[in-house]
Amino acid sequence: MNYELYIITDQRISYGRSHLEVAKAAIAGGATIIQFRDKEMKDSEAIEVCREIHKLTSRKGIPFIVNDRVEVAKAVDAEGVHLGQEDAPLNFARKVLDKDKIIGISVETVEEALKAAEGGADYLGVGPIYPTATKPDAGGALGVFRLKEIKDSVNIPVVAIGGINEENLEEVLKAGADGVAVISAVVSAPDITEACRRIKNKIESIKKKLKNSI
Ligand code: TZP
Ligand code: MG
Repeated sequence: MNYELYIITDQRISYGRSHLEVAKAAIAGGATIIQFRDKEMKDSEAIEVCREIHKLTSRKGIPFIVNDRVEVAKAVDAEGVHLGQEDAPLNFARKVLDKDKIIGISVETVEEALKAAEGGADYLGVGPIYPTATKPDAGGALGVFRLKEIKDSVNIPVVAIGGINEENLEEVLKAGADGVAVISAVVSAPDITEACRRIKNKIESIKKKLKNSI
C-alpha cells in the first residue's frame, strides 16, 4: 500500500464537481489512494456512486476506501473502510469485511493509536494536524509533535490529515508521516489534477531530500 497521497472526495467544497469527477481528476494528478467521504448522502445513492468510483480506481490499480460506512464498503467490494472513534468499532468492520480488506482508524492520541494498532488496524489517520474548516467538529489542531509521538508508538502506517497543503508538507513528512490525506487543498482547487500533481512532486522531492540526509 502506498499511502503517500491519499485524496478524500468532498462534494460540498468541490465547486460542483461530483465525487467521481474529483476522484478521476485526483488520480490523473497522482493520488495513490481515493476515499469516498460524504456525511449526507443516503446509503442507496452512496452505493451507486461508490460502485462507479471503484470501477475507476480498479482500472487504475488504486485502492478505494469508504469513509464511515462499513456496509457500503462491503456492498461495492471496496479495498477498505476508514472509521473514526465514534463510528462502527474495528472488530465489527473486521467481521463484516473480507480478511484482506484495509481498515483505517482516526486517532488523536497515543492511547487511541495503541488501541487501534493492537486491535488490528491497517493504518492510522492522525489529525487534524493543522486547523481546518473542512471538519468543523474535529478537535483542536494536534501539531506535528503529536504526529511524531504517534508515529513512534506504532508499527503501522500513519497518514496525517487536516489543513495539509504544499506549504506544510515538509514539516509533516519530517515528523514521520507515511503519507498525507488531503481534502480542500486538492478538492477545492480550480484544477484538481494540477493541485494533486504539485503536491505529489513536492512529496517526492521532500522524501528524496530526507532520505539523503540520513
Ligand atoms: N479528519 C480530521 S481533519 C479532516 C478530517 C476528515 C479534514 C481534512 O480536510 P482538509 O481540507 O485537508 O483540511
Ligand atoms: Mg467517520
